[in-house]
Amino acid sequence: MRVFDFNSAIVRTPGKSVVNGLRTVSGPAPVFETVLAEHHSYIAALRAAGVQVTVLDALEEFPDSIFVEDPALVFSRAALLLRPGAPSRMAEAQELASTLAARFPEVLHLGDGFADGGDVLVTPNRVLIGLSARTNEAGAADLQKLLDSIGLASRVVQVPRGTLHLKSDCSVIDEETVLATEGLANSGVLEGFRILVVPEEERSATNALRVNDVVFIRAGCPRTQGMLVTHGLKVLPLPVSEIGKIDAGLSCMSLRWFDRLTS
Ligand code: CIR
Repeated sequence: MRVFDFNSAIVRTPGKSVVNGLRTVSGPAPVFETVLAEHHSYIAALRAAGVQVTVLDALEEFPDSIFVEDPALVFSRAALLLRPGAPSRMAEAQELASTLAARFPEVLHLGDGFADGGDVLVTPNRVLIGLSARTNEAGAADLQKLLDSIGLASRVVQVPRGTLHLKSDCSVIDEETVLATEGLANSGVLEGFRILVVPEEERSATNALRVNDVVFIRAGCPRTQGMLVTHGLKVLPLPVSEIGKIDAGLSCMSLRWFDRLTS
């Protein structure tokens, strides 16, 4: 099975508080109704790609809880509850606990430090864990132990300064290839992969999401879209301009896995 073969996903409906989500740059807040519409398109795209989607209720007390990828990691054999590095997001992991317990044979818990799922890139031969403002060395080291316990090799890498998460700057698009910003491509972190470099003016397209045979990318990024099509991939542009205002992209809105009991 490939690392982007999924038949199951969990998403969380945005609450009205999503307009107060964390962001690193000032500017207009996202419009709630448009965030909701973007979320609906995303769910429809997952379903059209063959994924069974569980939609959790909104949590108004956690503005960023729509980004379920950060407080947890999921694999066919186990789920891992993380310790998000932003204080306002820490308790989001607990909010996912019962949902994960009902769906996975085993739920492991990060015990030390901080780690966000956005800093975790699952590649065919190892998991890359990015050190960032959200993921620290203690969290990365504990995460490596948990991954090792379920048979997954990992490597800790440095996220470029000023980048929120490792996956803000890269995504796996096939078994040998990653899409990456020029900065990350030149850093050596992605050694061993074929790298498609995203043009600087479209850098927000770097957080793409391969789901089965289609790659979701941010709408309005024609050069990146063309590059992926030329590479032989089926591409689906999705609107994310409002969630982009709170530093988010496509991978962060779902937890995805291949449930062997579902197929
Ligand atoms: C945050 O700063 O935590 C949210 N506003 C955005 C999280 C995006 N997560 C991700 O890319 N994995």
